Amino acid sequence: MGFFSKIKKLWKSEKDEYNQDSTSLGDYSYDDHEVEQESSRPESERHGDILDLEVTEEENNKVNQERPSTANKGENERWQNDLILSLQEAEPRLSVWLDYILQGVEVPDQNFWDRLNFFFKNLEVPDAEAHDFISRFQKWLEDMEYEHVTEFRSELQYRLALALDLEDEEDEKSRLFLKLSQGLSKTKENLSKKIDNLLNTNPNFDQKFWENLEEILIMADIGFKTTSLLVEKLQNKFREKKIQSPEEFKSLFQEELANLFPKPKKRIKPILPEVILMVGVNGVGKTTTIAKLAHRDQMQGKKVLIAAGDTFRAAAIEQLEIWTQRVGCGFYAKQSHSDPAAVAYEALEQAQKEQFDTLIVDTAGRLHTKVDLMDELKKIKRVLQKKHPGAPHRTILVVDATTGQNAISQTQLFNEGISIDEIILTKLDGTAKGGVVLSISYEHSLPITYIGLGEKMEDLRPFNSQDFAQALLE
Ligand SMILES: Nc1nc2c(ncn2[C@@H]2O[C@H](COP(=O)(O)OP(=O)(O)O)[C@@H](O)[C@H]2O)c(=O)[nH]1
Ligand SMILES: [Mg+2]
Repeated sequence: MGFFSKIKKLWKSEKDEYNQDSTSLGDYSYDDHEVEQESSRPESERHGDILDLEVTEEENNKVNQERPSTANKGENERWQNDLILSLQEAEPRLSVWLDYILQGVEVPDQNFWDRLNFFFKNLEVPDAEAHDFISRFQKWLEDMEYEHVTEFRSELQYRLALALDLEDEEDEKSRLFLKLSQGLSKTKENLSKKIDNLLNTNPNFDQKFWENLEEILIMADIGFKTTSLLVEKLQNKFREKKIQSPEEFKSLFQEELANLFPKPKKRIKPILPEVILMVGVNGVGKTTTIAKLAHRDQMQGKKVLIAAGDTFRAAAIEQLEIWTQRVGCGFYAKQSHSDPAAVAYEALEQAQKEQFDTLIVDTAGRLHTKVDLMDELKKIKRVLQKKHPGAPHRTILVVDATTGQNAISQTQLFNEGISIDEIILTKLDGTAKGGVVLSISYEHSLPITYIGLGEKMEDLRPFNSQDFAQALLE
């Protein structure tokens, strides 16, 4: 959907329509023209409109008269009126709105789908998109065998945030920050607790303090080289800024930690389809991450095709297929032991022909030798490039944070072999040594674009160095 960043002002448009013409809140016929008109109004007129909207009894009656007639019309009208009033009075925040949408809903029954549908109608979501969202979510609930709101609420909110383009809203940001903070809890335990302890026991910032700090950082897998540089920078800034208190030190530390990450490069919008080549050794979470990435793209209205380039094992193809069915995206595969370059080439052909926005190519993580593996990946790159200049637009290395220093040697191997554009670091939730993020990114000058904080779809989070440093040290 994507274009619903205008979400906050939509209730207001209903109010205007009351005043200007006979269109009502419950009227199911919207057209794009009205949306256009509304969006052309200045921001100042639109902001904060939801709170001051009052619906008079007369207007409510009008709403009721204009609703489509159903068997239990009266009952429908009641909940629809209640819901719309609650939403209008609520803070313009997704989590608060979701509370109202889910009020009285325990299981995904007809009432739940009606309420979700009604919410979409009132946001002027085109029917086809609302239908697509709902049928995908329905299928996902069936696949996952989720039966209770508590099991799927979080995923629903994640999907809505992506679909309505609300990920950058404050409300979502704080929810996601909490997730990050929880995901990093083991590393926090290991790193920030020890630093707090050091600041308590050694508040004079003497030689011993810096030596101990270095030790703590190395133990958190920040790596010797990165640790030395970080400590040196800290010492310089420490003198420069005449730091005296533990609080000042912690905020300096947070700032310097964030600054060590290379800035993400600006990417030129590719000619579609954008081709992503996923590489990494077995078991790091490549397949799961592909599914999570595809899910994000699909929710944002893109059409995604996944190619089963790990032809080494039949089970890998099957596992990927199951994921693509869950995500509801396209899937291209040949039988096991086919040439992965041929799979990639043919999948790209299909993606071009059928106008996919994104093609993600899975690859094998293990061959007989490292040379075999790199040769195979190089060949895949060559054929993609030949068919679609610029492809693969992104070669992403997936690494498992729990493998610590091993993750660093894998980064080196792949980067030397086939040149990596970005890193996705998985399983940060399962390690106390999350500091490895910093050394991988710094020592290879590669941006981390996403991190994995768990096995669920929403556990793949875009990486932001400031948030990471803050979550780690707060
Ligand atoms: N806790 C946790 N588990 C993950 C994460 N990402 C992947 N996994 C799990 O890691 C295992 C291996 O993943 P898979 O995608 O099959 O790895 P592949 O061999 O690289 O394709 C699976 O059980 C995933 O659920 C993550 O961020 N956190
Ligand atoms: Mg795999």
